[in-house]
Amino acid sequence: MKERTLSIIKPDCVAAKNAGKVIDMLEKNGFSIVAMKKIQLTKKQAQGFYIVHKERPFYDSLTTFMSEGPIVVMVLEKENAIADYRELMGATNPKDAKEGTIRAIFATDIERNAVHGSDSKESADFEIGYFFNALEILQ
Ligand code: 3AN
Repeated sequence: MKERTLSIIKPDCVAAKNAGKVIDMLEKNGFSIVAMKKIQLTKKQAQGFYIVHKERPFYDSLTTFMSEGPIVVMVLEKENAIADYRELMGATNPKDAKEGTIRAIFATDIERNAVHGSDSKESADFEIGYFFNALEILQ
């Protein structure tokens, strides 16, 4: 069954002008782009997006980073999209990311790690709804 996931090209990757290369990797790996936009989050909007991490020590630094510059947000669709996109992203810490994954190629460190992807169906539903309304993802 086709599944949807939320992808973010983070501020580090957009600033480095690697967004196009990431999108090319997504398409080459079978993901369809259902919806896409480039926006800059406020700190408050970044805090809302990462609300599940609010007790973590890196929450403040993460949300400052995620609001420092523009991001590209996409809804991706594919069979098994959530797990397959996480595989393509690579491990959270680029030092542990397998060769050829997005983070192995483009990430700087565990925080400035180039991309985000939903980690479950529940997260995907919340995250897609955080950025896109029903009409924007109707296909
Ligand atoms: P992932 O993005 O691989 O699902 P999460 O959900 O554990 O990883 O973490 C969300 C984001 O928080 C990561 N993408 C990364 O930017 C940041 N992060 C995670 N762990 C750390 C850490 N130990 N130190 C700093 N930032 C972190």
